[in-house]
Amino acid sequence: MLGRVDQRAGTLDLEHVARFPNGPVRLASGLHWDFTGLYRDLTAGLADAFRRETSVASIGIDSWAVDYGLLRGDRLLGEPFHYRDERNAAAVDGVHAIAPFAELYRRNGLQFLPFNTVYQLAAERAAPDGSDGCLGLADSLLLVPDLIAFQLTGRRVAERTNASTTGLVGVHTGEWDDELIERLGFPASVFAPIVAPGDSLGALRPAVAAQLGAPAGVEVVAVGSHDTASAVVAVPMNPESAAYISCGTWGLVGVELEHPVTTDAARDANFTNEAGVDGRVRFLHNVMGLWLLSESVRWWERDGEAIDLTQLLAAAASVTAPVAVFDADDARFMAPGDLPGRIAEWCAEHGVPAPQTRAEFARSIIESLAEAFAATVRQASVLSGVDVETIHVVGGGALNELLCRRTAERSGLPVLAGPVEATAIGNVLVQARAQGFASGSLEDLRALVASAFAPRRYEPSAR
Ligand code: LRH
Repeated sequence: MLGRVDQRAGTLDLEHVARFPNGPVRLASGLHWDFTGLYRDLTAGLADAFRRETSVASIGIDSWAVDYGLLRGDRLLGEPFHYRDERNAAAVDGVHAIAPFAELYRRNGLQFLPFNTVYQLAAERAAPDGSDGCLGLADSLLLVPDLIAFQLTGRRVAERTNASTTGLVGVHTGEWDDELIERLGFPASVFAPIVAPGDSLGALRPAVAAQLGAPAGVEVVAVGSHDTASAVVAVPMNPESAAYISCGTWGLVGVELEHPVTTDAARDANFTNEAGVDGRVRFLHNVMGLWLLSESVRWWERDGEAIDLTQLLAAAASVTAPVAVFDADDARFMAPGDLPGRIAEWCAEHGVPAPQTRAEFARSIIESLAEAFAATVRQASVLSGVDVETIHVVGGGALNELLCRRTAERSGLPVLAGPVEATAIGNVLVQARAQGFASGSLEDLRALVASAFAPRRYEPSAR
């Protein structure tokens, strides 16, 4: 994405340059990302951006959280594991035997997700081939956006918002929890120095600059490199009275706070305190998200049939009979595969009639997500004390009219949908502020978002 920002003139726009698939690859060692392919495609996108716009000032990088690459010197030790790989489940008990979950929560403030980096690293060490995975060989560990920044600049850093999803950063300090790292037996020296959104990571490596035809002076700037952190920057909300749902593969549902909430109630509700931009706290819970729909579609398409998503959602909207509302948070929906089969299995176990047609499955997924979104907003409000009057939906889910309407109806609160490209907008705004094209607090940046991308409103009573 190319972003153009001029806060004084009140302009903020995005130009879409390149989009490419980024799917998992199953290798003998498990489910991985094709990092090499990802890097090839994103550098081609950057070169294209530099051809279109010769005065690019900086580059900001964000991606999904928790996953990492291991390096020895400059060399990547294999393709990064995908967080949906099955290896993590077996490692959880071992970690909790050393640091019980209640203690972890006090230290790192994170909800339990079996793929948090802390469990992945424990799994890495217990690789089934008897090796310690690559951890013993590595001299640095970089989360995906940091790994991209390293390829581009040669600098090894850990951007704080994403580092906060590892489980190894103190919720109150924002720094690596060295004591925990040592107790868990991870090599402390692999963790890179923490930087904050807005910090400069310096110039491109000369070879990269030449390869991409980069304009002179372009630099890489740390942004909220956790995609959800960047998305929250671009939610045009008043955090004192609003909740947000950053809805794509996941539905990240919560509120923005000044201070973490690590009470027993927050822990029991499995709410996370992830680091936000400008020291804010993203107090939220991961709901399964549109993955339920996209993975079902992928299953139906496995023999080559192409499904039109718009038509499927239109058919889902016209289903009139009541459909099953299942627990969208059930861990069985995490792994890739036959999601419709697992939904039917959940229904059978709970004595609920399972959807029959694809339209009914799609409707059942939307209803279950809307119900989980509404319930999670209520929980976020109770746990944090924020009196939620409005729900903002950003990300791809903001385009899903049925989902937004049903979330408004099931929550009894107005839903403000958009911007769809919140992650890219939040990324660009933090760069723009670092470059002096914008200034002020997140509220000032959000005012610009609200005027450039007016949200679409869904009333709770609308039919
Ligand atoms: C969304 C996301 C989410 C994480 C998950 C791994 O893309 O970053 O915030 O929990 O991916």
